[in-house]
Amino acid sequence: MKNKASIFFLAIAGIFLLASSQAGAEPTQTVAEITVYKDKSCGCCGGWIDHLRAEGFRVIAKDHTNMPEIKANFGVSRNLQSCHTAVVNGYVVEGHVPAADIKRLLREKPDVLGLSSPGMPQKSPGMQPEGLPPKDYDVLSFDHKGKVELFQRY
Ligand SMILES: [Cu+2]
Repeated sequence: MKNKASIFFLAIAGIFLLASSQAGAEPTQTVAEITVYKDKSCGCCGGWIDHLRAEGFRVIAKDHTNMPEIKANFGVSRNLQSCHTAVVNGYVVEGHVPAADIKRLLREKPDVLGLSSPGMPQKSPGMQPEGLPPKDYDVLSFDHKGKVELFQRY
């Protein structure tokens, strides 16, 4: 009887293992899940979301009517602000930051609040056709004390 029970248990455990390995197959191809807050009339925000998806991010886009409030809540000071505000693995990403920099952020895990590309850089993902290299602007890191540093120069 005891043997039968353990065989039954092993079979159940096997089914769960199989199910979880199949469920885990998709996230290995996904870089990370990122939530993007934006105004619904923002076109370049959609362009940036397309860029993130092309680069392997799973994007949850949320339209919000009060973006200044979102930015204030996430600690994005006025001088760092752009259009959309995103959150990925606890980090804040403000504006047209290239996916490559977000991947580096997630890899290096610096002690910062997040990254920002202030304003609307013309040669940035979402602002120019997808696939063109980012050019002529900076990606900054910032922390909760207001310290801002250069993260990447394009
Ligand atoms: Cu924009």
